[in-house]
Amino acid sequence: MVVLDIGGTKIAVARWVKGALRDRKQIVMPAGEGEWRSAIQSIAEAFPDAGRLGVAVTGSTDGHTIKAINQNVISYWNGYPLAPFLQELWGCPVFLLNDAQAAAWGEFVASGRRPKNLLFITLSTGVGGGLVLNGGLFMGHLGLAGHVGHVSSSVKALDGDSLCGCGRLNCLETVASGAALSRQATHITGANMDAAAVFAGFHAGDPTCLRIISTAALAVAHQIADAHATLGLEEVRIGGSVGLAAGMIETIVAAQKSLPLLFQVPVRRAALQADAGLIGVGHWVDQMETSL
Ligand code: ADP
Ligand code: BMX
Ligand code: ZN
Repeated sequence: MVVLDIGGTKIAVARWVKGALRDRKQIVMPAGEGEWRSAIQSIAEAFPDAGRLGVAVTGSTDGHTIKAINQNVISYWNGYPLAPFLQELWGCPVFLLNDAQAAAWGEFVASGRRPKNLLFITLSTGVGGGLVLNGGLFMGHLGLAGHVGHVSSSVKALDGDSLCGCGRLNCLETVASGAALSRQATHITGANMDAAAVFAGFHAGDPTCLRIISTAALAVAHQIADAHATLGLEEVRIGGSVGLAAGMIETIVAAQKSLPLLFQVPVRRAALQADAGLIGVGHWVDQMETSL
C-alpha cells in the first residue's frame, strides 16, 4: 500500500509495508489547484504499484469527495472529487480519511493500553481532532466528527474577534492554529512572523509571544474540558508541528491547572509524532480489509 497525508502546509507520502513506513518523503502543499494536481501526479509517478492507496487528508470526507471546512485553507475543495482523481492516477482502490481521525486511530493502535475514549488534537495549519470512542474510530455523518477546531472558543485571540474560514466567529482554530499564532503576532508586532518565529520568541521570553502561546494553550485546555464533559475522555494526544513544538504541551498542561480537577484530562505528546496520520491511515485500511 502507499499512504499519503495531505495537510494545509505539507504532503507526506510513504510505502506501507507490514505495518511500517518505508521511503517517506515530504513536499510543500502547493497553493493553487493546477500546481496541486501536478504535485500529486509526480508523487504517483514516484510511488507506483500501490495496490491500495490510503489517504489522510485535511477537511471533511465522505470517502469520495473532500470539503475544506476552513475555506481559507483550500478554496477549491468544496465537494471536490478527490477519490476518483487519485484512483485514475494510481489505478487502484483509494481510501480517504480525515487527517486528525487517521492520527487518532494511529495513536490508539500504537498505544499498548488502548484507552477507551481517546481524543487526538492536531495543532498545525488548522486545528483538527479525531475521536476513538469505545475502541472504535468515530467519523460521524460525512466525516465531520471530532472537528474541535471549529467549536467556538470562550478564550479569544489577542487581536480581537476573528471570523473563521468556516464562517463561524472565534473558533478554536482562530486562536491556536499555526495560522492563528502567525496572524496574531504579525498584527501585534507589525512584523511578518510565522508560527516557528512565535515559538522562538516564546523561548527567548518575548512577552507578546508568551501571551500568544499561553492564550492558545488555555483555549485548547478549555476545549479539552468541553469535549470531556460531552464524551468522557480517558486521554488526549497532541500532534501537528505546533502541538509538537517544544513547550506547547507543557503550556497546555499548565493551563489545565486553572480548571477543576475533574476536567484535567491527561494530555500526552503523540507517540507517532509527525507520522501519526500516515501510520494511522495504514492501520485503518488494513483493519477495514480484514473486517470485510
Ligand atoms: P499540516 O498542517 O500540513 O499537517 P504541520 O503539522 O507541519 O502541517 O503544521 C503546519 C503549521 O505548523 C504551519 O502553520 C507552520 O508555520 C507551523 N510550524 C512548522 N514548523 C514549526 C515549528 N518548528 N514550530 C512551530 N510551528 C511550526
Ligand atoms: C481544519 C480542517 C480539518 C483538519 C484540520 C487540521 C480544512 C481544510 N481542514 O480544521 O479537517 O483536520 O484543519 O488540518 O478545513 P491541517 O491541515 O492543519 O493538518
Ligand atoms: Zn471554524
